Amino acid sequence: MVDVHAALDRAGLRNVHVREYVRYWAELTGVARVEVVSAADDARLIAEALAEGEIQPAGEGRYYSRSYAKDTARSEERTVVATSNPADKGVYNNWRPAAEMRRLLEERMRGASAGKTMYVVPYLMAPAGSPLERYAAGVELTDCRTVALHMIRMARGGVAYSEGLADPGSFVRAVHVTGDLENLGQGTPEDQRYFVTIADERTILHFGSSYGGNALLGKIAHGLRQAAYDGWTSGEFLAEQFMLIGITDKVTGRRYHICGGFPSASGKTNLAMMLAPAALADRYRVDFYGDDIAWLRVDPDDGRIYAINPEFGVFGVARDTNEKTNPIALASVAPGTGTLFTNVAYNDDTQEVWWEGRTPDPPADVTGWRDWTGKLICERPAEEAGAPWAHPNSRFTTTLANVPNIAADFDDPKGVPIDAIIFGGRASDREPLIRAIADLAEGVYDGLTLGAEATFAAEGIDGLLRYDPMSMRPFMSYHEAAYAAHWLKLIGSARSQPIFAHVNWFQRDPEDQHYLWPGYRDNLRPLLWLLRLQAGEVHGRPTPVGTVPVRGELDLDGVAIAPGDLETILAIDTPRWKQEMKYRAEHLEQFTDLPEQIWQAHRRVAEALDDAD
Ligand code: GTP
Ligand code: SPV
Ligand code: MN
Repeated sequence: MVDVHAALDRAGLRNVHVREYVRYWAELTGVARVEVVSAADDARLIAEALAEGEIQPAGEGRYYSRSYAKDTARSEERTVVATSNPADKGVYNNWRPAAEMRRLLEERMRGASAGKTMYVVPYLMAPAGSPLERYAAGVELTDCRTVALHMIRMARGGVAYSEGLADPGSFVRAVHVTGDLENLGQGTPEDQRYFVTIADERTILHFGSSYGGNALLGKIAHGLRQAAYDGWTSGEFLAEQFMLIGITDKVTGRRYHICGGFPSASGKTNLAMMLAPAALADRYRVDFYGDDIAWLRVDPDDGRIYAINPEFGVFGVARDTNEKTNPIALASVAPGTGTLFTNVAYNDDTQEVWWEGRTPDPPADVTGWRDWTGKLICERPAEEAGAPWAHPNSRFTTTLANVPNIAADFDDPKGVPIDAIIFGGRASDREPLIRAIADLAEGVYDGLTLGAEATFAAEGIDGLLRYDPMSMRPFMSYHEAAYAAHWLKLIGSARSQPIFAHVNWFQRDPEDQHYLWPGYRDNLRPLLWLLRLQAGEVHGRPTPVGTVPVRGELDLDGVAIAPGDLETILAIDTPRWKQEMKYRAEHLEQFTDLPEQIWQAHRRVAEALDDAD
């Protein structure tokens, strides 16, 4: 039997609660070895993974791996939130009884890591010293070395975090067992996978994947699902799938902070890494704080909302990342950064990587190139000639320190004060470029009715319109009515209120499908308008669904946009909106006991649309 205690002694891990937890799961899963790891072990783990062929070199100090072909995205159907209180059941959280799920997962995991090494990764999902630190500590156990390599890029890690706990028994227990990927029936009625957060026991049990959020448990399982539950039960904070940026006006010296949610694969990483467009670069600078998760609390001293990014790295979508769309992302994954690429195309001979949109066309000389499944491009049958080389949910993993525009104070435990909260998503029509909302209930209502076209970040259909409240649909851990009430109460308790806005970079021309707005760096322009609106420097045009910019108020210096396209993205299509209101009512009716303020906001918007005729 594996000598767990000797391994923990060697690592200086003395917290008896952590020791007992590791012992329990090491015995249950049947691992052959236990090893405590942190970023200090990176070079050795990389060398071992290279030697075993788990990863391949991708140029100097960069690496490449393929996941199992049926394991390339989160599975929402197989994700469960369990507690002992049936009242926690919501519409989206796939609630199940805790005792039943624990039994089931223990059954799946028993002996499932036989012969493998269990990597023990103590981590902290917050800057050290954060007022939310007690919700941030966790220990992931994983039987997959590449998952450990991802975790030590994505989260602050080390034994110090599990040794220094104020309450030594209070840490998130996050167990990851890969399982026999080739025999799990992914996507069939016999699907064996289970991704369970037992929220009221602060225990995460994920079985049957080694990809992304299914396996890096600090990220969404802890950072979003568990943290949202903890934030609600404690009443102390919100945990949201939000990006977080700083905007500095170099002329006035003022600094602003904006956070906001767009559904998966809808532009958070790109917005957070945004460079000011050339024409505005002398005046404005954008700083990166976070691209996927923010925790929000109200500071008792000044009564403002403060946000932190609990993560320590970026797990970004590769597709369409290039010098023009996102030079910061390319610099963040440059040679020497230790970046891990997953499921992009790879060249055996040159160790290069490529993905759709990296360059306008794929490499002309296909020698050595393999697609994300490992098949040689030159051997593709004719009928597969047009298939993408990279998986649409292929990603890069890099640490925050590699991001050139990382904010100087990104590690400040207090976080940064929030001026504006934005919601957005992929909507090919109806949603204008930006509409601002000053009222709290209408802002929360807007978040709850966020509708976007589905993306490849989750298994399922691409492009289908679906509601994704606050972009938290896949990560919701308690019922939606309580979630809405918690938002109203927490944000409402702040002495200075943020301005809300809904943004959309994705309107398309119905004829030729081109994007009406150039997007990417130019997305700074509507955000600057929002900050000016908040400061009373511009006034916009009131509409039933919020305030939209009038043409002259948007700084469009250097933007290539056809006048007709601009008109469309600043217009409100009242008939389309009225139609939408019916769907919104049906959507909100699913959530029993939704706060009356939300319904009032809905009725105000509906009546204003009726009056607009
Ligand atoms: P998750 O990591 O899944 O939560 O995604 P995300 O919200 O961080 O999305 P990300 O920024 O990675 O963008 C997803 C895709 O949308 C990428 O292929 C981007 O190139 C594309 N995208 C991002 N911003 C824009 C934009 O302003 N315009 C257009 N047309 N595409 C964009
Ligand atoms: C998302 O899908 O929203 C992600 C990637 O950020 S994953 O970590 O896989 O959830
Ligand atoms: Mn995400």
